[in-house]
Amino acid sequence: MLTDSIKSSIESLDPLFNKKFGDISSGSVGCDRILYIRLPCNPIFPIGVVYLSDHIHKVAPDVQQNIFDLGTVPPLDFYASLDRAIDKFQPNLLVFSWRDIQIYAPVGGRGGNPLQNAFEFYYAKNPFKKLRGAVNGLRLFTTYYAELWRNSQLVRRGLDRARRYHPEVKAVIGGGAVSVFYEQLGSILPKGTIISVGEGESLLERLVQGREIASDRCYVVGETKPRERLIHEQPAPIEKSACDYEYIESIWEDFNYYFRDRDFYIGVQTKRGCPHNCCYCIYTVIEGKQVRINPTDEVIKEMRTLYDRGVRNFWFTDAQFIPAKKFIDDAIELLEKVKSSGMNDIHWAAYIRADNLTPYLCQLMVETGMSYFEIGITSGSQELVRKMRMGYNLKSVLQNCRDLKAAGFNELVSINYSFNVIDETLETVRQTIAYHRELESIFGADKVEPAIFFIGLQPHTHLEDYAFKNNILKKGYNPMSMMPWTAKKLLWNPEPLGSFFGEVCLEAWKRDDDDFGRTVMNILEERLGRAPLEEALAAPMKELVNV
Ligand code: B12
Ligand code: SF4
Repeated sequence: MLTDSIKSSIESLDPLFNKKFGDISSGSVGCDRILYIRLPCNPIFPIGVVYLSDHIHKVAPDVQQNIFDLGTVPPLDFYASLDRAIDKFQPNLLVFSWRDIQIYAPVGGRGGNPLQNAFEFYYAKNPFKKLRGAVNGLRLFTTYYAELWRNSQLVRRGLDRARRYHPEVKAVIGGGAVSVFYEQLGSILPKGTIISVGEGESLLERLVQGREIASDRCYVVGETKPRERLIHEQPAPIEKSACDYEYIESIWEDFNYYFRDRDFYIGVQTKRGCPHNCCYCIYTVIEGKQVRINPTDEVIKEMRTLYDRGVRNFWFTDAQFIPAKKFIDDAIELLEKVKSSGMNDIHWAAYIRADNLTPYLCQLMVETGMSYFEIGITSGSQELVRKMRMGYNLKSVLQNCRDLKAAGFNELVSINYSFNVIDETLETVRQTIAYHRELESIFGADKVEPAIFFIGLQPHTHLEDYAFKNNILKKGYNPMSMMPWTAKKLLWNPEPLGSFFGEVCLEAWKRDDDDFGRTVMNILEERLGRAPLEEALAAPMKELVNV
């Protein structure tokens, strides 16, 4: 009901909009005044627009640019501050960057704890709890659709305002959220908006140079349709050099926002791409399977410029910091240079595959200030890890964790588990418990935090294919839908074990919602016991044949 009315009001605006302003995508004159608008987001450093504007400055230094980050603006001021930014800069290209849409996570999100609300609604037996889940879920639901509506309105409003100065102004939109949901977003964005998938450097370059864009990873709302398998097309090979922060500072009025508070982790990208095939993951398609390493001297130079501005916390924003064994040497080279650079009071974090470590790399990681370690194994059962096509060897992960501990790592380790992805059984849960307890014995139970996720199903993944083949989802479903019956399938927790996990999680929130992950593990062990560790580490041969 609500989505329909939002959609129809958006659609009802469309003809009006297009009649008044005409087609915005035609014309081959290049754009030379670019305003980057990062759409509202929790305050995460907007590394995407920073890199894009840096790139354009390097290839087209005459182009005037400005950055406006709605992540730093209070919600009541979104529209007025956007108007002011446009009046002041008078752009002829609006670059909208949209970071995230999906908020299923076991943490307090923008609309409360989404996982808890959903599970209370779907699985609670107590009618009061179910009602609470429904009420909170409704709040989340409205927040979600209101955010989609608001962002589409911000694009319209921006275009409308900018046309006062440049009737031919274009809007282009990209970013993580757009890359995942590019097919669906076409229905809520104004006609003529260019929707971009993946990295935006080459598309923006074409736009400023007035070249054709049809061959890039994009399509134009109302004019062209996304090509079949657009998301699987390879990104343009671009060699990244150190971001020129002096320039960025000159085009971004609120540059200091993320530097004032020393808690922020500032993004630095060291490579793009991931060669793996994990069944639920779309990074590998967005960034492509080919790993492109940024020259280490350039990475160090970029870190140094940030360091000189007071930054001490860095997040290496790669899909994977060490994507495979053959990239271990690149990681070593980078960390050796960090070590010899004199930046010896920094902290850094990244997504790291814990199977790709060596004792020397572990030592470097500790020496250079790795402050947080996340192990994304998903399951402690080797059999399941293979079925999910993750390519992890759980035995090596344990050995590498021992090496990391021996190298002096004494910080928090977060272990990501997503139960019930494919073919989970009570036996594989028992194996996961055994594996988790072994990690606790390596790092110390107080240092190991199990993060219990349920996979949010994403389009263009193997898991989506699996859902089609097993009649869980039908082709043509809407992956952005939050309607309870669709959301239940997208928040992946299928039966026969779905209700069991639902009930265990509810019990964990009741017992201790401040220590949810550990409590889930304890309840599972109380109910199911623990398998011998060797069983967790072995994958039966018949499974290997099937995979
Ligand atoms: C690193 C990372 C994190 C780190 C960020 C650390 C930091 N301080 O920066 C951490 C762990 C904190 C994190 C958290 C979350 N993340 Co995250 N994260 C990523 C990851 C791996 C890389 C993002 C990144 O910075 N890349 C490097 C920069 C340079 O790339 P970029 O910003 O995407 O910009 C490029 C392109 O997108 C494009 N582009 C960007 N804007 C525009 C605009 C135009 C017009 C054009 C043409 C192009 C363009 O060009 C840029 C340069 O090439 C991506 C997955 C991925 N591989 O992209 C997920 C991703 C962005 N995260 C995602 C999500 C959902 C989250 C969370 C909300 C998860 C959760 N449920 O809690 C949280 C919370 C974030 C928040 N807002 O509060 C989703 C967002 C999409 C979605 N599903 O909704 C992604 C895409 C993962 C996924 N596949 O689902 N994340
Ligand atoms: S290793 Fe990480 S980034 Fe690569 S495909 Fe698997 S989950 Fe995705």
